[in-house]
Amino acid sequence: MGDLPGYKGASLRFLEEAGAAVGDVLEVRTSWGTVTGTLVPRYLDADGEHVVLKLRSGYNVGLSLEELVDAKVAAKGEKPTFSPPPPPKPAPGLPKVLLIGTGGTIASRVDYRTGAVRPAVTSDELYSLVPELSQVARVEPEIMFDILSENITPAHWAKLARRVYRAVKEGVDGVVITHGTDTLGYTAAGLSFALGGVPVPVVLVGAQRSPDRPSSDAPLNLLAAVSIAGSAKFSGVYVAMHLGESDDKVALHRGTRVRKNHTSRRDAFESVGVPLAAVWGRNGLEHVADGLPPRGGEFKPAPRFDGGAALLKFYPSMPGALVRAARRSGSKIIVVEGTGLGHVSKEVARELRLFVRSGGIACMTSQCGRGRLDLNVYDTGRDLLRMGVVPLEDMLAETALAKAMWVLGTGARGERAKELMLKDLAGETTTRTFPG
Ligand code: DAS
Repeated sequence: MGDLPGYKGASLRFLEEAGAAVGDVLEVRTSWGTVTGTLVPRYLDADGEHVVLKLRSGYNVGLSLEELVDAKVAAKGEKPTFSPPPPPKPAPGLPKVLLIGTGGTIASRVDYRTGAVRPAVTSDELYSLVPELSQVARVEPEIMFDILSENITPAHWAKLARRVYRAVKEGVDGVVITHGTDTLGYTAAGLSFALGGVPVPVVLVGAQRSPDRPSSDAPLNLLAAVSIAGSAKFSGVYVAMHLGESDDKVALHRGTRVRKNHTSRRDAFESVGVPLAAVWGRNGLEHVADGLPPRGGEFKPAPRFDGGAALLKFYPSMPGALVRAARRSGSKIIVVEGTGLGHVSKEVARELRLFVRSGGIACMTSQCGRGRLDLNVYDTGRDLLRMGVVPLEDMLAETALAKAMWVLGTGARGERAKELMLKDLAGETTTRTFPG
């Protein structure tokens, strides 16, 4: 990338004439005065018309070539590099937590090549970026994948479940999985089924802002996740993300009842239809819900998934052909996100009937996001019940999809598969609607 990464064309020639390199302090004369600052790199597809300096205030300023007269190097600088401080020595006698990295924003940084956020931070770096971790647990970092979570599949869920199983056998006190936020809810649901009865806390954690930005939520989320995984008295699969926009509390969500409900806010994640599992503050757990499973207990791992399930969100004028397409693509279970109490059009209902008749399993959820189904209120629902559609109460659609892939992974088919889809295994359906 040379000494002027990201610069090209006229801006590259301007800087080469000044003998400048990224990291140097430049005095740049412009048509309106002189600017002094440190030359910073540009991202790969930046234009060739600007020079960017970081001012003493910390702000970056982009200077257009039209206003530039000339530049001179006021002081040679260090090329900017990121070398994490050595991981801190953990205090003795602390619980042991396996910290698994899978990628996502929490393990990324802004990439000056593209200006985008890309996976870049190793688990070691994460650990050293948040030295407080050494006060709450002996952390064993391990990168399993390094991908943005939109690319995570049930095959990754199975690998994670098997690794957690081994870690439990190795005697860890808890497991933290750093993961992209976009599909965090799906993975948390999948692992909730694959790690039935897991005797320790397994806490998935992400970040809406990369760790190299001052407003990052990564450090607090990570500290909460490791602290809970190491010391909480309960077990099970959870998601830890900011509670509210301030930087002082983290919410713990049950793995089968959590959804990302905002594209960018740090408190994007919400527990749906159930109370929070717990709230963590800088002095540790502040509130824990009743009824969470205690540590210990009978661990029945079943870390297999079968991708032969589809999730179809019904929409007005949806062609029945999409149901046929799901069937042709090998779906043995179709989860429908229906409208209201669980409805679809007559055309889609006809195709679901053919799918069920051919041996497929059609399950219904609601795209309302909250509340529960009732297929007995309207004719549409009664017709769907008559044709054998399985109503999944108040189960989240994405949880239902993960559960369908896990049910198929157990080898269950037909009535046994329907039975498992209906049975509450990991808190995925509630017996009464919580006003939240
Ligand atoms: N692309 C997003 C993901 O990996 C980034 C993030 O929010 O973590 O889920």
